Amino acid sequence: VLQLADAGGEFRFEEYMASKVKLVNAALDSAVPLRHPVKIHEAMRYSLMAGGKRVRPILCLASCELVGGEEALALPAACAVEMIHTMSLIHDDLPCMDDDDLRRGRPTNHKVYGEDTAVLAGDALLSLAFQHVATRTGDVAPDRVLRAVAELGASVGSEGLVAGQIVDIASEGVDVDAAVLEYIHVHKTSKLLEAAVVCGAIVGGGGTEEVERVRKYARCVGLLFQVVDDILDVTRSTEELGKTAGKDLVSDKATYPKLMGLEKARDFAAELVGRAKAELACFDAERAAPLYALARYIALRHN
Ligand code: GRG
Repeated sequence: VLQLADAGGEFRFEEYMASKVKLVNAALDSAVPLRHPVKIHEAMRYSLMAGGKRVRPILCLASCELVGGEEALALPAACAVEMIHTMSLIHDDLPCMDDDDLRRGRPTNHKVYGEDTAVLAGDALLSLAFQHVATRTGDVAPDRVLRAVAELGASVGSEGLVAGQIVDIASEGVDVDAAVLEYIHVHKTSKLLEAAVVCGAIVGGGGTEEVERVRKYARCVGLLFQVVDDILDVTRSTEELGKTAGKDLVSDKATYPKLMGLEKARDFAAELVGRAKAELACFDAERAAPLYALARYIALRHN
């Protein structure tokens, strides 16, 4: 329970998350029915319904409600963001990328369906994401839907996720500096989180200033997400190995703990929560509570 000093109330975060996860899962389930050709829809559903944390869609819904919109307005955009996220994971796991066998505790998509189908499942989820926002967003002015589609497109392509991935691939085995590390994370992680939050505010009816304010919040949260991921990589492998240094302090991969040390990385994460919170200060405290709590959740998460 998060105490809401300014609002004189409290916010029940776990209940909030559980109800939003349920809503998002049901919407995703009906957005991708098991229809002909069965194999591709099965492969799409295998990864989409595999039980991710649903942080991005929930950020999208919370941002819509922050600016006074009904959550239903943002549900198609929220689903689209999770479809894009899932497709990026499917492609990231492929043998030509990270070559991973496990994702979300289960065999990766290509391990189950083969590489050819996994590539197509990713492609199909990506195009469905845009189709879904364009055709299912109800009661929102067309120019707002168009702006949301443009935000999503920018977050995915060669100035978004793809840019982060290509620079990440090029940095393998190379000593990268803080600027390159930040570039990779901003593009691989923050851009889609930013699109989720910004799209929520756009379809929720937010004004220009509100949209730009939540964009700044999202940038802090995106970076925070990655710093925490890096810290978890170190602490998890430290626990597993019973050693004083985790694998990412000694591997080739550039991480924040490797670059600045574990303690400074933790301080940086705390600073980012503070910055994210400050961006929400101009909004009604009760409406801002979910986004504030989500920033804290991302900072304190264990997986
Ligand atoms: C987008 C066209 C297109 C291609 C993909 C492979 C690739 C280009 C980009 C890689 C993107 C990637 C895998 C980024 C990592 C993002 C990240 C932090 C994933 C973990 O997110 P969580 O913790 O996972 O939210 P869950 O499982 O909870 O959803």
